[in-house]
Amino acid sequence: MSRLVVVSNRVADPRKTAAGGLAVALGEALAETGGLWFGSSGTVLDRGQGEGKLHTQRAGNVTLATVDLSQEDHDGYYRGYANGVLWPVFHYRLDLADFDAGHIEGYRRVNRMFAHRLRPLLQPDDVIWVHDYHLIPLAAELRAMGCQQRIGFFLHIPVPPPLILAAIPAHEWLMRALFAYDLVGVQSQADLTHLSRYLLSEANAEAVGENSFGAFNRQLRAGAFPIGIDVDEFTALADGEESRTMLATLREQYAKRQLLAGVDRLDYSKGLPQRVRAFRTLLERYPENRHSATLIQVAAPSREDVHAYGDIRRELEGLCGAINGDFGDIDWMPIRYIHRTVARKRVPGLYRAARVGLVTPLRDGMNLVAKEFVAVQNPDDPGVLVLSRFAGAAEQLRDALLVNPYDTQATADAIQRALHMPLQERQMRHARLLEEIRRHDVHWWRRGFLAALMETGA
Ligand code: ADQ
Repeated sequence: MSRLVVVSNRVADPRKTAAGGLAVALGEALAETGGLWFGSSGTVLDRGQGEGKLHTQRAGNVTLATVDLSQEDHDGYYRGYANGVLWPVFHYRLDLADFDAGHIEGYRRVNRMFAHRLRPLLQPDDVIWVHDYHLIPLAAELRAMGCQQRIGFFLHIPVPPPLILAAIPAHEWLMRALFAYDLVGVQSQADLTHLSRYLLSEANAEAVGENSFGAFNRQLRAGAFPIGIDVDEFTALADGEESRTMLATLREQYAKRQLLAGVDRLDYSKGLPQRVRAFRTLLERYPENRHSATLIQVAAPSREDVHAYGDIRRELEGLCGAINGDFGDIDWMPIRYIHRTVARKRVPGLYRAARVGLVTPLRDGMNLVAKEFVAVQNPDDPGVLVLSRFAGAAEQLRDALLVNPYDTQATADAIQRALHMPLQERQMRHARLLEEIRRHDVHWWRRGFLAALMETGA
């Protein structure tokens, strides 16, 4: 069996709980073959202080190899291009993109440096799996150095329609780089449709079979591989002490209330202001929820050095403060807004205490919170998932209450329906959702992608 090499922007020790389900799943795949996981270390150094140095560490039979970045490289590659250009554009937000020409240089430079550091660690029959938008040109750099291995790429974020992609000044270069991969995986059928339309219309690729494209003397296969969660790992966390303590505390504090929960990174793609406005409309239109419905919104700090993230934080704080001021009472606050990361071991307790889970992004590759919420509900008395139709997860989770987060009134109506849904309907919807996330879990995703990669003709 070939050795697996995973490359991603950040590397996690798969044996640690904080790493999360994806790291656990990739860690398992790596452990099967005694693999290598390569990425940046997260350490940012002043120029000339040893940037580019490779660190290796063993985690069981897996080698973790990481590289430090200079401040300049971090600013161009990570903050400037990956999160200042690719993240907004791929989430349909051209208005938030900062196309400063200097950023793309940093992105190219770091991808080339990664390829140079990785190349000596590779063996001829390795299978290489590259993750996400930070590393689109990595395979092209490896190929330029003569690497012949099978290389697959998985994009965790959405693919926008071709004309949105075409607004990126160097889109031809960026998307041409995909042809250095043997397989490109995306999250949903919608993403796959957009990708194939781009390849045919903008890259002038030739269709050479279903989801196979020829251009630049190479052949590329594309496929939709919706990512899942490790259901057993997450339910085990729910049964753990920290989660049970969280659940007991919330049950006691909110014994006479109905809890709604939102857990997100504080990111403009997550639709947080729209969600809070819908909650306000709920309290206005359905006054019976006053003194009862309470929203706990956890928004973890994220990418705070990118300009657009400061704006969203101020907007959200203003909206939450206004609702608490206008509707709150001495003994009831409608919203508890928490600008912090909650320990992963405690998150399931919050989901389980909630009657309604609010997952309402404006655009999201998949959204694993939706699946985590379903995984830990009590099947006898489950909470209801209100899910944006613009999350990748909506293609699979048809039994959630699907909403358009831009439609504040309709979202408020759906929340009202969720809060008052009869037990039998809740049970039925939850059973179907649970079956879906179990069948298409993270192991299914990983096996499916790697099997498809092995079928390509490298
Ligand atoms: P993210 O945008 O980070 O991921 P998501 O899929 O929801 O979004 O994953 C977030 C993870 O972090 C979940 O496991 C969640 O429990 C945890 N988390 C989020 N906020 C938290 C908080 N405040 N405190 C504690 N934990 C928190 C990207 C794409 C998604 C895609 C994933 C995986 O943007 O669309 O689903 O990758 O491919």
